[in-house]
Amino acid sequence: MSDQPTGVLLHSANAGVTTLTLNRPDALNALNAELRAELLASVKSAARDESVRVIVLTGAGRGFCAGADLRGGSGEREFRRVLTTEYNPLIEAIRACPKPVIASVNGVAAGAGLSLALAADLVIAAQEARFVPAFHRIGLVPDSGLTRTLVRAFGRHRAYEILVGERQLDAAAAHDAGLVTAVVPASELAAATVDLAARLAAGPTRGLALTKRLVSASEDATLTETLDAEAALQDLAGRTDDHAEGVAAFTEKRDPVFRGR
Ligand code: T3D
Repeated sequence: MSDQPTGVLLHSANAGVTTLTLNRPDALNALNAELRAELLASVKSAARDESVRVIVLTGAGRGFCAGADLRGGSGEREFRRVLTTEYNPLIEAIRACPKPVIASVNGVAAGAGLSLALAADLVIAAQEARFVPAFHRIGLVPDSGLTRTLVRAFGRHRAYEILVGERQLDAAAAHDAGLVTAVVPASELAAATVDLAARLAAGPTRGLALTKRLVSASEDATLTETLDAEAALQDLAGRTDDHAEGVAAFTEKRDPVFRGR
């Protein structure tokens, strides 16, 4: 296990699981330029690192992430440039990352912090966690992919209701909508996250990566495109050592030991 104990983003690594902890608790882990840059660099680096099999995103203190840091004032800001060069690449890096990305939502996720949480492949939340679009409260529109995520999960009418603050989204409602994998008491979140991450880290890493590619591709695909993509990627998965190990374990009536190759 290795740790980096200070800074706006904490890193820890254990048994194939890299945990990135947003660490600006006094601002509910709001995203300033430094944190945005570190998150993007760290997700990309973990995506490339063969020793990393799962990435966990979480927040220090009582919040997960309160979105853009608003303490810079309300002066004219370069929204489009910042979104296209910093936020959007982060969301796309999470989506493109071949490793499963888990958001462990320990408290409020607001604005782009909500978009960030829901960009993960699996979201596990504390019962007390709140999912707050927040953009409307300061006269902004949703960004960092939130519109797409909510419209797909809820349909346009309910998504709009949530985005304009007419419907609250607590952890239970997010779970009912299929956005959240599991809701646990806050005291159990860390252990539940470790268990989930450990199960995935012991999985057939390349098969999981190819499955993530298929799921992403099929969001916008026709049935024929999905069938073609499944056949092509099955060809890749079928040539991995983990597939051979899975079949051997089945035949020998034992648990498989996947090595991520
Ligand atoms: O330019 C760009 O970056 C473009 C991109 C935009 C994307 C966006 O994310 S826009 C949306 C930005 N986020 C928000 O509007 C959320 C603002 N925060 C809140 O609405 C509330 O804080 C929460 C609903 C998240 C939580 O409420 P609550 O009552 O639990 O906590 P609080 O008391 O409001 O906040 C606690 C502290 O965190 C407080 O500091 P203090 O007074 O104790 O020193 C508060 O100022 C600070 N804080 C909360 N959110 C932010 C923040 N500081 C900076 N930036 C924040 N976003």
